[in-house]
Formats: sequence, C-alpha cells, structure tokens
Amino acid sequence: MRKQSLRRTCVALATVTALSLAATACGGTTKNDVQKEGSGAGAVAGKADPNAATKKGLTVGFLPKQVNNPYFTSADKGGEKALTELGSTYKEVGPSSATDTAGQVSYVNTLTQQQVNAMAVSAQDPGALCTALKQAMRNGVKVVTYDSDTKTGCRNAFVSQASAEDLGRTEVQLLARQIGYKGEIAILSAAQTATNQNTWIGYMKDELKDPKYKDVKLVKIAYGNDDPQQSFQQTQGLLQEHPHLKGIISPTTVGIKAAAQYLSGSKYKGKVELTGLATPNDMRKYVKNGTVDAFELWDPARLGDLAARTAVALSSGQITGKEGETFKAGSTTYTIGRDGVISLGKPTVFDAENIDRFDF
Ligand code: RAM
Repeated sequence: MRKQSLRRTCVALATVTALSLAATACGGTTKNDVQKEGSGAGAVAGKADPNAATKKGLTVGFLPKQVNNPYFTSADKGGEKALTELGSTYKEVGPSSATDTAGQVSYVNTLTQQQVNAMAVSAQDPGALCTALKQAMRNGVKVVTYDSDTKTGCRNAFVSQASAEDLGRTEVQLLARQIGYKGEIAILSAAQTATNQNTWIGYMKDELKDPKYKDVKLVKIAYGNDDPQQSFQQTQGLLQEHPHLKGIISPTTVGIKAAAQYLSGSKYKGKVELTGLATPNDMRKYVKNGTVDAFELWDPARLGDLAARTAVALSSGQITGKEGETFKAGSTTYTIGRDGVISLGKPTVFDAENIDRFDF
C-alpha cells in the first residue's frame, strides 16, 4: 500500500517536474527496485530468489521500435501468448516510425504513469530513452530491452536475439561466398541510431578486415529507416551511385524486403546478390525467383516470448539481471550473461532447400 502511494507520488512528480529533478526526489523510495545510475545491469540492489513463485496478475507493456512492422507484430504476439499463459496481462504501445525517439520516450513515461509492473522495450537509440527508463526503474518498473538494447545502466536485462558478433560476421560470410570474395558491397541499414543494426555493422566491418576479404570493398552504408519506400529508394540510389556493386547486406527485415523488391524488378536481378536478416515469409518468392540465395534470422515470436518471461521473472524476484543468475522460461533454463544479456540462441540460415519448412 505504502509503496503504491509512494510510486504514485513519484510518477505524479515526474509528470509536473523536469524528469531529472523528479528522479532525484524519488530516488531511493522504492525498496529493492532502485538501480544505481550508469553502473550497469549488475548494479541492481537486492538478491535474486530463484525459488520465488512466479507472480500472476502482472501487467507488462511492450514498446517496440515500430508498431506497424510485421517483425514486431510477430515478436510481440509471442510476448502476448507467454503472458496469457503465465496469468498476466499484455499491452502494446509504440510509434509507427522507427525514427521517432521522442515518441518512444513519451511511451515509456506513459507506461510508468500507468504503473505497469514491467516493460519490454526495443530501443531506437542507445541513450535517448535512458532518463525515462531510469525513472521507470526508480518507480519499481522492471525494464527488459529486447531486439535493440539501450546502454546497460538503463535497463535490468537485455534479451538478445542471437550473439551480435555471430550475426554481423555471418552476414559478411554469406555475402562474400555469394560474390566469390570479390567486388564492391554496400549495407542497407535501418535508422542511423539503431543500437542493434549499428552493433552488427561494427562486427561486419571487423570481419571484413580478414585478409580473405582483401578484394571485397564496402563502398557505402545507406539508411532506409525501416520504411519500405525509403529503403526501396535507397537501394535504387546505391545502384545508381555504384553501378559495379556486387552485393548488398540488409540487416533489417523491412530493408531487405524492399531491396529484394527493387532488385527483382530490375536488370540487377540475380546479378547483384542480397543477404541479411529477413523472415522466410517475406523472402520466399525472392528465393524462388532467384533474387536471393540465402539469408538469416531468429524466430521473432520466440524473442517476444523470452522477453515476456524475463519481465515476469524480474517482477517475481527470481532474477535481478546479474551475470550468472538462472531462470526457467518454458522448458529452457537461461543463464544471464555479462552486462545482463540473455541470448535466445543461434540464428537460422534460410535458403531454397529449407525455406518451405518455416512459416513466419
Ligand atoms: C527490423 C528491425 C529490427 C531488427 C530486424 C532484423 O524489423 O530493425 O530491430 O531486429 O529488422
């Protein structure tokens, strides 16, 4: 009761005062939920009790990067299903553009004001949401990032789709094989600030330093902002600017779909290779018509499922987000890694041979 009313006071304060001032005023008022600023996910006060009962009747808000993106529709549906199974409530809020960080900030504040127990956030930017997320945590809301992380001090745990390093390096390996280790390549990314895409691109550049890629040249990184039309135009622009381009990596489901659409209707079909991260349902026709050879992804619904179960485990006190803690999600036991990262597993590579076995 007391905690509830304190939470309410702090939230009310946050709405009328500058958030940073309110943060100071409310800091320390909620017992075990206080997160030390900027000191990483491991800095959560309190101890995990792996045997604590799984709480029911919780409300978990999902805040994807972008609501009308089919990838997030699948991911968040996975979250909804898991929460229903666990006896808790799911809600989803979020911007329709992948470049609306101000929108994401105000959705974080709304969820905090609504006193959700936890939120699962895919961040458009590593730093922009931090003040709002820290405020949420001070008010007792558990914060899980999924798909795209924030700085580690701004959330309790990050549910990662696969190792970022694996994803970055394997995309280069796939494309290099397709172009015979020779020629100009480009990257068609999402938003310029997206944490996930930028981390993968960092590993792609590092992979390209290996001498086996000495004849492969990265000539441009373009940004389609997870907008189908902008991504289509950016692909067109890449080919106009670099007529000798041999391949494109697009580590975004929206980007790769638009690039495949452009290539398949152009003279470049089958000549310019395309790989990256896509859903099998989006790529099926382009694999069958020879525009795309192979690409990869994880199952977004499983990512949403794990984000939801992590949120519930945090809210139940089974974990705090510290390295080495373990918890059960469905039939699998997950161990929290460095910086509060929980990894879903290995991505799957899809090609003509296996694509028809998948439906998402
Ligand atoms: C897009 C988004 C998302 C990314 C996938 C691969 O839907 O940018 O963040 O993980 O692609």
